[in-house]
Amino acid sequence: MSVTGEQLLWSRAEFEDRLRAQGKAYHIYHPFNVMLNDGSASKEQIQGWVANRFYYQLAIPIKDAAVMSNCTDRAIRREWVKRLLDHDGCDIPGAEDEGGIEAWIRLGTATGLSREEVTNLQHVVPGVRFAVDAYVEFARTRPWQESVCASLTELFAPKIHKARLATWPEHYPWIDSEGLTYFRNRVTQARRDVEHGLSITLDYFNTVELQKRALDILNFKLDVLWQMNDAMAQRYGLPNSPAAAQRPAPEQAV
Ligand code: AHQ
Repeated sequence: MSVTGEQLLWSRAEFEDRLRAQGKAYHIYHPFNVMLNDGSASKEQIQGWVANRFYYQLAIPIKDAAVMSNCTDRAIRREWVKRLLDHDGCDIPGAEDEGGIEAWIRLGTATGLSREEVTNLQHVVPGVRFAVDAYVEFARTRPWQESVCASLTELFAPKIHKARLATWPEHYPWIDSEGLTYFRNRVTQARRDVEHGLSITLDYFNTVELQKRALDILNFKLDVLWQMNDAMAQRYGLPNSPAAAQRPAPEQAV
């Protein structure tokens, strides 16, 4: 939005639109993810993806604990702690939940991996480890509001979880349906996360410079997800695309 050449602050709605426009660079479009959902992945590629993504799943509650440790606002922490419990699970009477990390291990065993080879991280490739560690380090060292913004790649996550639920049973009938529980749970959890995270982001990033920073933060997190797929494609291959995939350039801030 500009008037007489002078760039003004984006309206709240336009800022949200610009964040959502970054979705064109989301890893749902990475050839490795396309391969997983179009049915052309081998059992080894599926197992490799599950085993490598486990490192990311393990990191999420660590990342969320880092966000909370940087956040002095009790009301925000009361909401943010739900993300941590979603993954670590809890045994609060009446709210017992094994958690997403256990559900992901069961996804692994449903693909034929042993619990041991998922949890001992033996399959995790350097590029995945490096990208995930960069995300955790970001959350530990940046203002908590920036980590909230980084989590907004989940704006696009319900679509990717629903795509798996819609395609994997048909393409990979050998994966027990119970193994897909994680994706079923994330559709609603991601929506709740995004509602909270988007509201904080639209409020906090309230100058032109901060709004540009928000787009750069989201682009960093899109890189994290894209790099994980690049590293898995390098290790497990792609059906017919030997060159490393080039991530689509997201909307430029200006
Ligand atoms: O399962 C995922 C998850 O719990 C989270 C938390 C959130 C964050 O805090 O960064 N991002 C995220 C994502 C999950 N699943 C990914 C997938 O493709 O299955 C997507 C990922 C994201 O969009 O950031």
